[in-house]
Amino acid sequence: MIIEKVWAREVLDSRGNPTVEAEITVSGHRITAIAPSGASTGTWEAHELRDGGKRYGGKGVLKAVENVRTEISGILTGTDPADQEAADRAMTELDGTPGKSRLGANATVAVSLAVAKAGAMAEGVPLYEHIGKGKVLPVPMFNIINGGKHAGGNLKIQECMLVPAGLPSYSECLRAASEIYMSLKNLLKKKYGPSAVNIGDEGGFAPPVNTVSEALETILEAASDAGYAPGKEIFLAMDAASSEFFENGRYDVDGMSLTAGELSDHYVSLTKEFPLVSIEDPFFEDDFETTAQLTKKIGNKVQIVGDDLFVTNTERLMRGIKEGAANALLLKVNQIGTVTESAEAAGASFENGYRVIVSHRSGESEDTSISDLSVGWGTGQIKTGAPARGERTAKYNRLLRIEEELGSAAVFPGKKAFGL
Ligand code: 2PG
Ligand code: MG
Repeated sequence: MIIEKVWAREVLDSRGNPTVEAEITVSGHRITAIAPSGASTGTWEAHELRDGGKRYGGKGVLKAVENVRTEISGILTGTDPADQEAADRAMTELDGTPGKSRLGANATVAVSLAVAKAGAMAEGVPLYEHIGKGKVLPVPMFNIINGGKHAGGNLKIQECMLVPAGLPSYSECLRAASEIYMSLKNLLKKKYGPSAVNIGDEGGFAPPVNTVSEALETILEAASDAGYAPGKEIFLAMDAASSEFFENGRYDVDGMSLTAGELSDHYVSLTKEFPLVSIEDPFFEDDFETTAQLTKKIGNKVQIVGDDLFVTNTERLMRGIKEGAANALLLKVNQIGTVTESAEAAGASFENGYRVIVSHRSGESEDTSISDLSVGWGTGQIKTGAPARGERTAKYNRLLRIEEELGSAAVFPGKKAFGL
């Protein structure tokens, strides 16, 4: 089978901003994929091409769309959709810049994901089977209290996540998350009033809490209210996204102004107080050194995740591995711009004993590719927001379908995903 046509259009993401949808025609079937978009983006991410000017406040993506319709279509039309590497390599070479700034990583990622789906269709298998051999239902990390750039309050830590790793299956994790989300809603209303249940970009609540301890405590209380056991069934994770509160060498967080060393101590005491299994981007995006020190200190029991630190870029990841900075990679396909380069970063992580978490962006869509990537690549972990709002539940619901389809062949790592 060959790619008959490559097309693209401008559609909206979950924040209401324009984004690129790619459309690939194979055997008369039109297959689409949509580029996600971050808010707390890392400096070293591949380039998201925006039009500027007045239209959509400068956020239009017509140039990226045009690049798909002309240049990218020119090199991919007539090729085999099952050859992901060839398609991704061709786009990367055609772009010719290190950060895909000419064509736009939003153009290449949409096309790359659409090629993956088209390849799966051509081979008559589900996407997860087309891209890898894994049959691993991931442990989900649910971002149920939103802070930082994803919400409008005082909480500087960006994401407070519920990790129901102690439950026996993926679907039981999802059920627990939904039940705890509802009990958290009641609890927040009681504690802070009705406006406390307004939500942030990823579907989690954005209550008027000032510190991460307050947020984590409330989540555990909600879990107990819903009948789940903290530390046994329910664990916690956080994404500090600390570049967002780093200025002039200090971190402005939890009502304090901290040096890197003091922030490190703060994390250590949080891990003593709460059943935390994962901390993402604890220090600003170029601080490999303090990240390595924290990893050395608590990395044997807490996963230290590089998101803005690694930006799904194998070169930056290899530097981290060499220096012992973090012990897990947050994998976002649009940070690097193609499925093949993301698979490379995942492979390098596994080879070096680093864990991998497939991740959504704060700006998302109905596209569910990342659910399949996490299963096929066997990453064992996924984070894709709260168990609410369509662009988030699309991913969680896709995983329910995969779980059903795989039946007894499905592997669910549970606590083992975190070395517990
Ligand atoms: C993150 C992400 C996703 P954004 O920092 O991990 O949760 O946020 O997409 O805004 O970069
Ligand atoms: Mg992050």
